[in-house]
Amino acid sequence: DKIVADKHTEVELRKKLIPIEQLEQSVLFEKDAISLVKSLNSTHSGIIAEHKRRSPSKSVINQNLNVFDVAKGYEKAGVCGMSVLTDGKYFGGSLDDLLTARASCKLPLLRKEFIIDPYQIIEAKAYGADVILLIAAILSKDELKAYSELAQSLELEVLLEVHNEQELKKSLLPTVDMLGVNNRNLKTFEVSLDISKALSQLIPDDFVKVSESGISSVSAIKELQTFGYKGFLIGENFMKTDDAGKSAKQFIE
Ligand code: IGP
Repeated sequence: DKIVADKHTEVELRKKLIPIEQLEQSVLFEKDAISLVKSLNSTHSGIIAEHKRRSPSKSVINQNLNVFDVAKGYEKAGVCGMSVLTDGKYFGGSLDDLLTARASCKLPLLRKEFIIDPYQIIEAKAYGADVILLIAAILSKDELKAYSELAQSLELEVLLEVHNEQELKKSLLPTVDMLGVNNRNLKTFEVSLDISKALSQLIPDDFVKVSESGISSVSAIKELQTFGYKGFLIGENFMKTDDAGKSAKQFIE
C-alpha cells in the first residue's frame, strides 16, 4: 500500500545520507536499555502515552505542543512509557522528535514507525528508542522473525502489532516481548475495542498484552484489564488537549 511504498523510498534515501556504520557510532548505542516490559509489569497505570501531531484518520490533532514538554508532562503524570511517532509524511513526526523525547525524560521510549527495513531498527537505537513497533499487517513471518531477532541483539524490546487472528498466528515468536492489538483497522480507520476483547484469549500468557488506539476513558482501561491487558497505548485522547501530560495524569489518579 501507499504508506509502505513511500517508506521504502524514504529509507533508501536515508541509507545514503547516513550509512549504518555511522548510525552505529551514536553514543545512544551505549545507553542502558530502559525496559517497557518491566515498567508495565510493575506499575498500575499501564499507560503508554503517545506524541502524535496528526494522523491520516483525523488529520490535525495538535500542532502546538512540543515534544520536550509533552515528554516531561507524561513522565510527571506517571505513565509507563512514551510512544513517539517518527513518520513525517502521514503523522508529522521525525527522528528528531525521538531524540528530543530522549533528552527530556527517562521513560522507556517506543519508536512508532512503519518498519519495513532493518536499517530503521538500527536508526531507532541510534536515536534513543528502547522499544520498536513491528506491524504484522505489513511484514512476512520471516521478516517478523529476523527483525525481532535484530532488535533483541540490540537490546531493544519488540511490540508486535496485530489486528486479526490471521496476523496473530504468525506473530507468536519467542523474540517478541509484547503483543499489541490495534483496535483501529489501518485500512478503514474503523475503531472498536471489541477487537482487543476478541483476540485476548488467543494470546499466550508469556506475552505482555497491549491494547492500542481508540482508548478514551478510565473505564475502558478497567474493562480491558479484565481481558488480561497490561498496556494501553493512548495518543489522540491526550494530544487533542492543551496539556497532554495533565490529561494523562487525570487517567492515572
Ligand atoms: C494511538 P489513538 O487512537 O489513542 O490516538 O491511537 C496509537 O495506537 C496509534 O497511533 C497507532 C498507530 C499504529 C499509528 C497504533 N498503531 C501504527 C501509526 C502506525
